[in-house]
Order: sequence, then C-alpha cells, then structure tokens
Amino acid sequence: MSGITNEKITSQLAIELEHKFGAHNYHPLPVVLAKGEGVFVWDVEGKRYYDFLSAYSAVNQGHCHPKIINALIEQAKVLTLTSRAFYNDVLGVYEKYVTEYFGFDKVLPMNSGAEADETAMKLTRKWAYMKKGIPENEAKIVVCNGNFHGRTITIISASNDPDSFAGFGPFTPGFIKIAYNDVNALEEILKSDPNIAGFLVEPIQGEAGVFVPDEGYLKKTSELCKKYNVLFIADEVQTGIARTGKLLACDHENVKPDILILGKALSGGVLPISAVLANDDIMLCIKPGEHGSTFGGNPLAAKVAVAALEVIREEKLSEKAEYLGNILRNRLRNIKSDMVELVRGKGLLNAIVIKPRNGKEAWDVCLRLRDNGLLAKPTHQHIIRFAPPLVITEEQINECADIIEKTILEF
Ligand code: IF1
Repeated sequence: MSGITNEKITSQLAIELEHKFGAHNYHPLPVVLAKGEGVFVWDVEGKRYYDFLSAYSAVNQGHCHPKIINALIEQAKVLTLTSRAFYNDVLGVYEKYVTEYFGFDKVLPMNSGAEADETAMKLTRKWAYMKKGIPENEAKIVVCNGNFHGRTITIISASNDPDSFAGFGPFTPGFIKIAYNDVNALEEILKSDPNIAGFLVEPIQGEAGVFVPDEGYLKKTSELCKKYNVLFIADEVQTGIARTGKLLACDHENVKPDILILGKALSGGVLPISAVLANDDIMLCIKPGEHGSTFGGNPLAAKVAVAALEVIREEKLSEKAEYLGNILRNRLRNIKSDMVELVRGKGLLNAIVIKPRNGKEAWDVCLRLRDNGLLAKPTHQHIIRFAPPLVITEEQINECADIIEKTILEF
C-alpha cells in the first residue's frame, strides 16, 4: 500500500485501509459513506441512500443538523475543554437546562453510553451503602436477559450474550439476571434478596431486536422497585430523546426512573455525549473526587447538547416519531411475503424478523436494500432494525416503505 497523499479515496481503497490498519471488531455492510445531511447519506461515489439506522439512534435530529453544527462551530472557536479542575461558563447553563428538561435535580455528564451505564452502576452501589444500608461490597443489581448496556468489562459481566462476554473474563460480580418482560421474575428476586440495590432495564431492548415489553411492564416493575426500596434505572441511551414517540420510552407508561441514562442522540450524533440524571438523595452520594472524566461535561459537549435538545422540541420530533412509526409499521405489516415473519417497534424504533428464503437471509436483504438506496443492518442473524432519523417526512417514510417492500419482493 503506497503512502496515502492526496490520492482520491475510493470505496475499495477505504475498505482496504480499514481492513489493513483497523481492528477487525466490526463487520460493516460494504458501503463507504462520505456525506450526511438530514435523512440522507452519500457514498464516496456520490450515490444517495436513506439512512435507516441513524447510527443506532444517535442521529435522531438528522445528519449534520445546521443548528447543532453551528453550536459546535461557535463554541469550538472559543473554548473546547477545561477539564473539571476548573469551572467554565457553559457547563452550569447546560446542567440547568438538561435537568429541567427531564425533571431531575442533578446531572453527571459523561461521554459514551457505556460510561453513563457504568456511572449509574457506581451511583447505585454508593446509594446502597450510604442510604439503603446494604453491607459494603454486597450490593447487587438486577439486569434482564437480552440486555445491551455497552462493552466495558463490568457491563458485559451483566450480559447473557456470549458475543458480548465470551473470552473477556474474569467478570465483575454483583449482577442478577432475570427474564425480560417478566414482572413476577423481578418480584421473586426482590422478595428473596435484601441486598438488591437497583434494577437496570432498557424500556425497549434495542440490540436484542427491538423487543417491546408488554404494556404495563415498566409501571409494574417501577412500583416493585419502590416497594422494595430498589432503584429503577432506565437505560434510555437508545430509546430516549424522542426515538420511540415520546421524549423517553418510560413516558409511554408515565414512569419516572430513579436514575436516567442518556447518550447517542443527546448530541444529535455530533459528539460522544452521555448523561446520568438523578435527584439529590441519590446523586449526592458521589462526593468530589470519587468519579469523573477528562471530557465529561466539556464546553463543546454542553453547547452541542443544548442545541440537540432544542431541536427535539422545536421540530416536535417525538410527535413525528409516534405518527410516522405507525405508518411505517402498517406498511411493513402489509408486505405480501412470508419472509416478513414479524414487525415490531414503537415510534421510529422498529425491526422486522426475516424468515430465510432460498438460502437468503437478513444480511442479503440489507445488501439488496443498499443497492436500492436504503441502508439498514441486521441485529443478530434474522432481525433488521429500521430506525431512520426522526426528521423524515411522511412522503419519505412511504417512499422508504416502497423500497423495503420492493426489495423483499425481489427475493
Ligand atoms: C456497538 C448494539 C445498539 C445501547 C444501550 C448503552 C449503550 C448502547 C441501550 C452503550 C450502545 C450501540 C453500541 C454499538 C452498536 C449499538 C447497539 F448493537 F451494540 F447494541 F444500538 F443496539 N445502552 N449501542 O444501545 O453506548 O458506549 O456505544 O455509546 O457497540 O456495536 P456507547
């Protein structure tokens, strides 16, 4: 491979470079993107696609939203990072905005979703020892089978998916795994173990394949947590920020988590920004010097996050996701093909289960969707997630449904 100077990057060259010089920790769909705007992305050869993944729901506001990009550019010209060793003139303004926006006393700003989940786990344990009186180092957190909360060693210690944890042991103790969408399973464990500090749950399981739990699951489990003095911890990294048709997926059942975890679209896909929100009786269990991050709450992230959240309100993206999600699911359910085994989702977080046909499966469908101008990717072998940016129009949703229908009928 010759040294890369101003040689034009072709799709093939880009793939070769990633293969030769990048870790092989992903298996991307063979398409090389060079530009994004709103619901569209373009490859290096200039072909346009509808983005039906939205970077796993990080780009809810659409690619390169002008308001968010302008906030990034303006702040980048004056101050990008101070560390938390000093105050700055942006963080407090953002903290006030985001805590009032979601209705909590305080926020602990971090960067990735995994960092926010780790932070929530540390906060839960601190609360357990300082407030609930659980013996030191005995606190346990209940999680659900099929969960995905990130890729750190402690988080994968809570996973029951070998793709996430196999070969990375030894694992962090203190997690109890129960079936998802099973209220009795939670009640049984809460009754039996006094050292449970928290219940960490995705209101809809994204990675598992967009599993929407039964109506009332969040309400009943949050009430059980209250009854047994256990923190209800909602991981809304993927379901939050308008994706499921409400600001938070918990809002569908009027459930207020004790700890709220946000990430992804908190920045509109412009920067890694995550956040943990809680009220004072929980958040103040972490004292100065006990937790932090170099970039957590940096001025650039603070400015970008305010702009990203303003866009959600100004463009009524929760309402749009609700309305357009119903249209999309109806269209998908009317596709006359036995390849479409099941359609499920909420708002614009949807998935179809593909029944293999003539040896062709979800991956092959995604390759053909790409050829037909729409990008999506399978999660697990037979499930395709459909999650476009929430700025998509009704006309575009129908055009995309046409593309999906046409593609599936080609098999
Ligand atoms: C990958 C999955 C989705 C998340 C929830 C925390 C995190 C995620 C509910 C961690 C991250 C990303 C990670 C990315 C692919 C994507 C993903 F397939 F991995 F599971 F969306 F479903 N909580 N999800 O969904 O946030 O540290 O990534 O910022 O690792 O392949 P992060």
